[in-house]
Amino acid sequence: KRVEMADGAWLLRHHALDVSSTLLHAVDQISSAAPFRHMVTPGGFSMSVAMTNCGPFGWVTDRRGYRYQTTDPESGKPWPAMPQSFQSLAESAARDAGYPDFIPNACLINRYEPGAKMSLHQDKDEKDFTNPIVSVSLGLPATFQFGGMNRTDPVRKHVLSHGDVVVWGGPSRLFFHGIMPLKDGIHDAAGRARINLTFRHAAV
Ligand code: MD5
Ligand code: FE
Repeated sequence: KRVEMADGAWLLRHHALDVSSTLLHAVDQISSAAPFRHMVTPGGFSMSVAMTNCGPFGWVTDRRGYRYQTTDPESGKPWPAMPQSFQSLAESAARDAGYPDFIPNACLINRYEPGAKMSLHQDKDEKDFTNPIVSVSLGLPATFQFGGMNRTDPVRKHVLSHGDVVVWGGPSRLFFHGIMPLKDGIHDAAGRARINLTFRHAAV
């Protein structure tokens, strides 16, 4: 079933459940080539979420700013290829939410350990906001917060669980959002962590 969480944001509950172990296995392979790391924001803070990427473009941050790049700054090598299982899942979720033409060329992989959080922000580093963002939650549940176009708009909360997929299109593509500090726990398949796959079309 599809639930509209916000204007243009579709929650596809359990959409990734049957491929979740394939996805987690692929995350292990990707992170053995491009390890999870705590990137530094332009303001000089180390992020509590550990990140890596796969696909043609990867999102990075350092003292110079936020950007997409084709190579891993730690190794200088291209990011690991996007597995077919990732691509198929992202495209099928986008199709179910009304975006039959979505082709991701960037996958940011976020790893939250207990206490890790992501403060309220907008995703504005892409060139074309007509493309949706597809987000896949794996492992421990997290409380997602989303507001509106303005930082001060009221915030709503939603728990995202293992296998849930959200397609953020339309007006919600640019809504402020964040993740509350992860509660401690142990997940059968992912251990003491939440993994989020964020699929984007980064460059035109
Ligand atoms: C996460 N990651 O759960 C989220 C999933 C990020 C990030 O926010 O930037 O890495 S993507 C959630 C998202 C994307 C675009 C719009 C909205 C939410 N929204 O309108 O709420 O680790
Ligand atoms: Fe975001």
